[in-house]
Amino acid sequence: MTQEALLRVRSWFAPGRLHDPRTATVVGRLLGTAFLICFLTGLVSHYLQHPPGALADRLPSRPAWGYRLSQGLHVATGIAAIPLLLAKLWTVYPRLFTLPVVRGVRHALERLSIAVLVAAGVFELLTGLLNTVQWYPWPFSFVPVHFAVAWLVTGALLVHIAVKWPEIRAHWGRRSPGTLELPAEDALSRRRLLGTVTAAVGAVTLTTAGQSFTPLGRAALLAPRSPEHGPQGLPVNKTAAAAGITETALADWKLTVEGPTPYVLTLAELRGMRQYDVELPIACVEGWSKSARWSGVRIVDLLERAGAPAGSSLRVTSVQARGAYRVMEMGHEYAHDPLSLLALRLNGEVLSADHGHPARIIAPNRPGVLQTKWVRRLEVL
Ligand SMILES: Nc1nc2c(c(=O)[nH]1)N[C@H]1C(S)=C(S)[C@@H](COP(=O)(O)O)O[C@H]1N2
Ligand SMILES: [Mo]
Repeated sequence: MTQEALLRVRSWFAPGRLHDPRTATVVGRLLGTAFLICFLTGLVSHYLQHPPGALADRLPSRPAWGYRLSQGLHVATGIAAIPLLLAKLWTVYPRLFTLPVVRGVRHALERLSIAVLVAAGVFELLTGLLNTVQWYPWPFSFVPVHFAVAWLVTGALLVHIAVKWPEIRAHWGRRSPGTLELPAEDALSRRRLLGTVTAAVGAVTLTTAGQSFTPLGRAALLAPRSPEHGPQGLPVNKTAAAAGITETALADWKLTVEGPTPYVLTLAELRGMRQYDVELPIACVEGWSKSARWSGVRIVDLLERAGAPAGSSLRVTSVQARGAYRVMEMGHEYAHDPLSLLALRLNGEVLSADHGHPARIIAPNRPGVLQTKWVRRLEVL
């Protein structure tokens, strides 16, 4: 290696040169905020999908757009956190290799929390990103593992912030006591680094946010699902073919309603009941969402006809024979919300096979996975 190259490599490891605490603090604030938003919106998503017993009947069905906003933020901040994490790692990496490896108990704990934070943080962003493209190149089940590791990240982040608090405070503001004047050249490169990070965050956000923020739909070049595409103006996650729904399976379709006074309805009879129109989004956990106009029969009307007692909830079963989303439960607030429909039509047309023909659930403030398609049975609980 030439003398010049050697000097250059050494200069990367020198203090200053963007590996200073002020740059680490500036990038860290943004990354910490992104992780916090991801964690909170992740909790919302988790508890809406898997409410612990007592909570199931109390989950609010309003605002109708609540889950759309929360999950849109979850995925957008997760994607924005990727360039932020890269910048943060680049800023601090010389410190990850300092010697001696441990200098005492406090130092050992600090390094351990950083190791957990980096490993778990990378894991969450990577698995989350691959989930948005439905690619699962791992042997474990995504949801429980992504959820458990989120607690690790958050715990390690809190420890990290607590340990670094004096440094964070000292470098928080431009004029904070610890913030050294950088040499002009370094100050310029810091501005360049922060400019590059801002541009990277802006670029990944602009090219993906359109998957849930419809006005940016046409810019969603990197989004796995474009809200612009799909039959009847709405993307499809699981097609009828992929779910094993055949025409013969639907040949003599009827809706069975179990309750104190059970009954069975044909499609013609359902169409003969009073129909309602609602404007509601499908908001997929993977990050895409889109609003549509649905028409069909109110769930409350079907429940009342079955003699459902006040306070009852509902179990919904699909024609689909296998798969995690073939059976779904609907808490009291959802089942009794006048916006919750057994939908028969979408954007003015009869539901297409891929959108759940003959009948599907559409309800406000709910993860897309719970908007069951190809419904065949409702049970009052
Ligand atoms: N029976 C059944 N219903 C289902 C699914 C499924 O796999 N099976 N997928 C769900 C998911 S993940 C989403 S996001 C929505 C998508 O609805 P769409 O295809 O009509 O847009 O349907 C939901 N309903
Ligand atoms: Mo979904």
